[in-house]
Amino acid sequence: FTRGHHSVGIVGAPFWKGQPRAGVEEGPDLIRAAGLVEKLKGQGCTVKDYGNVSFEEVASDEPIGGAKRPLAVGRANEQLSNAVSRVKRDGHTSVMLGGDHSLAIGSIHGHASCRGELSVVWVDAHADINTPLTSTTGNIHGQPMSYLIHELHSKIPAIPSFSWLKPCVRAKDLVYIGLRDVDPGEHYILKDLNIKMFSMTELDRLGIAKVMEQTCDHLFSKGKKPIHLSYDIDALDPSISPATGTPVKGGLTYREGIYITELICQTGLLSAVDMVEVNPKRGRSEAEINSTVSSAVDLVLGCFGRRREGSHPSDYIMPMP
Ligand code: Z70
Ligand code: MN
Ligand code: MN
Repeated sequence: FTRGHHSVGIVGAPFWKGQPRAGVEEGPDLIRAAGLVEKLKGQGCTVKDYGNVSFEEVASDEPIGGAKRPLAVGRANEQLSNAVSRVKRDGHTSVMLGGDHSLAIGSIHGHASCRGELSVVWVDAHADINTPLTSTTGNIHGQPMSYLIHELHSKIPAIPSFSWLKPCVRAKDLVYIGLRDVDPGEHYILKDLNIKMFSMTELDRLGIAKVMEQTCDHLFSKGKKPIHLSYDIDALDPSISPATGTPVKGGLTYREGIYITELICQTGLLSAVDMVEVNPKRGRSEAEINSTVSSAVDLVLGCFGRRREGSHPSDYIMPMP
C-alpha cells in the first residue's frame, strides 16, 4: 500500500454548554498539542487549520422545555455550521474537534448544507437521540441526532435559537456502533424508526470485522453518499479513554476503535469527522489524560490513511548498496 493524499480542514470547537461538566472545551487545543497536524502531514495529508470558532457569550439562558442552555447551544451550533460548510466549500475533509457532542448538530448541518444527503456513522456509548421531551437530563449533548433527523421533526418543540436548523439526515442513513447506555425513550425511537445499530452486544456476537462489513452494506444499499463520522471518545473503553464526562464500562478496545476508522477511510467516502467529549478535567492523572488525548489523535489519523501494517510514499526510493 502507498499512502493516500487527503486534504484535511480542522475546526476547533471549544464548547461545553451541551452538558454540565467544565473542561471539555479544552479538547481542541489539547488534541492539537498532541501533534495532530504534524502527524497528519507526516502521513502525507495536506492540512489547513482553521483555528477555533470564537463562540459568543450568552447572558441569560433559561431552559426551554427539556433543553438546558438553549441560547448558547443553538447559537454555537449556528456558528459551527457556518465554519464547517466553509471547510467543505474549500474542498477539504472536515475535522471538527470538540467540545461536547451537542456540536454534532452544527457540524452535520454545515456538512449537509454543502454536500446534500449524507450517511452518518455515530460511534458512541450513547445514542444521543433524546428529544427535549424524552430527555431526563435536559443536556443537549444527549439530543443532537433528534434535531437532525427528518422523521423526528414533528416530535421536537420549537426552540427559537434553533430556528436556523433544518433536519438533514434520514433515519435509514444512520448507523450506530458501540452503544451500551441508551435511555428508554431513545430505545423506543431506535426501534420505531428501524435505525441500524450495533450495540456492544452485537459487537460481541459478530466481531468488529462483520460489524463494519454490515455497516457498509447497510449504507451502500441506500446509494453511496458522503460519510459523516461522529466519534465520541466515550465509545472506547474507559481503560483507554477515561478522561471524558460519562465513561461507561464495557466499551470498544483500542484496536476495535481504530479498525472502525481504517474501514471508513477505505470506503473513500469519508467527508467529515467529529472527535468529541475529550475532557482533561475528568482525568485523575496525567497518564489518564494522555491516554485519552493520544487515542483521539490516533482515531483521527486512522481516518486519513494511517495503516498499522505500515506505509510508504509512492516515490519512495530503495537505498542501493
Ligand atoms: C443521557 C442524556 C450522554 C454523552 C452522556 C446521556 C447522554 N442519555 N452523552 N454523555 N457523551 O443525558 O440524554
Ligand atoms: Mn455522544
Ligand atoms: Mn457518549
